[in-house]
Amino acid sequence: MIGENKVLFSGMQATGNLTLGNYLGALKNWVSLCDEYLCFYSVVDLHSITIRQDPAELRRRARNLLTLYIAAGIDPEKNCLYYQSHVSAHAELAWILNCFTYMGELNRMTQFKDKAAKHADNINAGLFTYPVLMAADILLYQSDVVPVGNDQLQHLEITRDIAQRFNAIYGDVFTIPEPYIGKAGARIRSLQDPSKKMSKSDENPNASIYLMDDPDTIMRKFKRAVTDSEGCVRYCKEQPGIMNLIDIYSACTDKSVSEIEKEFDGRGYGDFKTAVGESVVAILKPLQDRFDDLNKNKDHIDKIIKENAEKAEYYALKTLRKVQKKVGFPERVR
Ligand code: ATP
Ligand code: LTN
Repeated sequence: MIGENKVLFSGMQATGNLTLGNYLGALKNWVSLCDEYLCFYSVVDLHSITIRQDPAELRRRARNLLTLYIAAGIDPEKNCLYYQSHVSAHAELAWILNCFTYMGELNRMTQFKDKAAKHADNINAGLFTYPVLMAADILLYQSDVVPVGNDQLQHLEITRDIAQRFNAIYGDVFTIPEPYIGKAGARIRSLQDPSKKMSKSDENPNASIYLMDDPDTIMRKFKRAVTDSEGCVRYCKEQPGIMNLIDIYSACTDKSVSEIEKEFDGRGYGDFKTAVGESVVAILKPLQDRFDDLNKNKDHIDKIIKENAEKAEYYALKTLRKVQKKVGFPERVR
C-alpha cells in the first residue's frame, strides 16, 4: 500500500518488437487496472542484458516500449512508467536479496533451464539470479499485486518466499505480493505453429503480428496463418489454428466464442481470416497513430521519463533505506 492505494507492479522486457500476444495478454489489461491500483510499470532493461543485446537496439526498443505504454492509454501522471536502470535501488536491493536466496531455490526455476538451453554459449550469473532482481522490482514498491502470465508464476512464488524469509528475521519490512489473476486472457499462439505461443523472439516474422505492422502486412499474415482441415469455424481442440484465430477475434471484438461460431456458420476460413485481420487492424491502427503522435514531441516524452524516474526512486528509496538499516549497514551521513 502507498497511502490509501493498493500498489500494482509489472514490467516488460524490450527484447524484441512487441506482438499482439503481448498486447492482448498484458498491456491491454494493464490499462484497465489503472483505475483500481497505483501502478508501477517498468521497462526492465536490467533484466534484458541477461541475454546479449545490441546497445543501440536495446536503447531504441526500450524507448519505444515506454512510449507504447503511454500510447496504450496508461496515464504517466497517475501511474509510474519508468526504466528499471534509472532507479539504482533495483540493483542494490537485488544484491541484498541475493544473500537471502538459496542456490537450490534458483536451481529449480524452469525459465532459467529454458533460457540456459537456448543460450548455451552465455549462461551467465545474471541469468541465474534473474528471479532475485524480479523480487527486488516487486518488493521495492511494497506491491500488493502483480499481473503476470503463467510463465512468471514461479518467479512470483520465489519472491513471496524471499520476502517472507526476510520478514521472519527482521519484522514486517515487505508487503507479500499476490499474483493478479484477471479474467482469463487467452494465450495467443503463433500463426505458423499453434502449438507454440506467439512470442517476440520468434525468428519467423510471419508467426507473429507486431504492434507496428501496417494493415497490409497484418492482412497478409492472417491470410497465411496455419489453419486446419475441417473447413468450418468451430472452437475445438482438433482445430488449434482456428481456436487461436477465434481467441484473437474474440479479444479484439469482445464477441463470445458462440457468437463468433454463429456469425461464421456455413462460411469458409477465407472470410473468417479476413474478419480477424480487420478486427486486429481496427485495434492496432489507433494505437499506432497515438504512438506516432507521441514521437513527434520528444521533449514531452523526455519530461515524462525524468519525472516518472524521480517518482519511482522516491518510493524505492523508502524501502531500500529501511532494508539497509535492518541488515546493519552504517547510518548514512549524506
Ligand atoms: P520473449 O520472446 O522475449 O520471451 P515474449 O513475447 O514471450 O518474449 P515476455 O516478455 O515474456 O513476452 O512477456 C511480456 C508479457 O506479455 C507477459 O505479461 C506475458 O505473460 C505476456 N505475453 C507474452 N506472450 C504472450 C502471448 N502469446 N499471449 C498472451 N500473453 C503473452
Ligand atoms: N520477467 C518478466 C518481466 C519482469 C516482471 C518483473 C514482471 C521483470 N520484473 C516484475 C512482473 C513483475 C517477463 O519476462 N515477463
